[in-house]
Amino acid sequence: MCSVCGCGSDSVTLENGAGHTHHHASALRYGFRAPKTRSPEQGETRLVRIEQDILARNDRHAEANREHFRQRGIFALNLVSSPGSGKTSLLVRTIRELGGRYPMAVIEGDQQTSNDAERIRETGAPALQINTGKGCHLDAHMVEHALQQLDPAARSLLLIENVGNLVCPASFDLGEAHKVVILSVTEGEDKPLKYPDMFAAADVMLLNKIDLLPYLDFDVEKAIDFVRRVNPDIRIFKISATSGEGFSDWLAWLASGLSEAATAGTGA
Ligand SMILES: Nc1nc2c(ncn2[C@@H]2O[C@H](COP(=O)(O)OP(=O)(O)OP(=O)(O)O)[C@@H](O)[C@H]2O)c(=O)[nH]1
Ligand SMILES: [Mg+2]
Repeated sequence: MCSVCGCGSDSVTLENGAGHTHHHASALRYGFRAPKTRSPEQGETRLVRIEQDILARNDRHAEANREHFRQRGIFALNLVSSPGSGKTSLLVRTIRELGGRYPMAVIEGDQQTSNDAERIRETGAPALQINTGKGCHLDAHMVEHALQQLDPAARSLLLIENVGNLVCPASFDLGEAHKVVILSVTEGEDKPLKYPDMFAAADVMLLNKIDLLPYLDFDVEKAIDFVRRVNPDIRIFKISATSGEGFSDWLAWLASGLSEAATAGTGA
């Protein structure tokens, strides 16, 4: 059990549903055990200590991932949002629009199913699915295992789609260059105020599904005002994964990040 957010994630053991470790599976599966109940003697102090230990351990793995990316000049992004905001659709369109100009790889995080990894593989890009079971976020150790299997190319774009959830993934550094938060216009303008940690942790916000604006009451300026209250420096792209509107600026930002990562990489 993860004490940071109380989810059923177990960041230590890599196992399939039967409890065996698999190093060459097509999907990594975690956290399928029954949740443990908290014993009454576990006081607040102990919980805080466990939480700090989990985050400290996560940070060590995140640093290892970051070093892996730095050495190989990999530009890694952690895409976070509520379920259904369009993460996979955005990734599919991004991969197709970049059209093989850069090597790309995707790590997909969902509690269950390999649907999203299959959608990515249809583009021709390599993708590895991580199933978190009862866990509500990816952690850096899971990503470290995924990197061993996926082995993204040097100077590639690595896109990590986190579990759909606007709360828990905010606390877990995966070693990425940037968290990219997606807010879709069907979710309402107030999400940055209701879930501030996620919007504060992100460097970029993709305001997605703007093709639907003519049919909704969504106030774009209000949403931007709300997110800037939480994170004044956040970079915002208004975008539609369906129509492709706004993609040129997003792709230009990706190209500049890729170029910076490649220059900084040691070429190992
Ligand atoms: N109109 C419109 N629909 C979109 C857009 N982007 C995604 N969708 C739709 O939104 C739904 C969810 O899209 P996904 O890409 O599966 O969303 P997701 O964030 O990956 O979902 P989870 O992985 O389940 O969290 C699908 O029906 C998409 O077709 C968009 O820009 N415009
Ligand atoms: Mg998805």
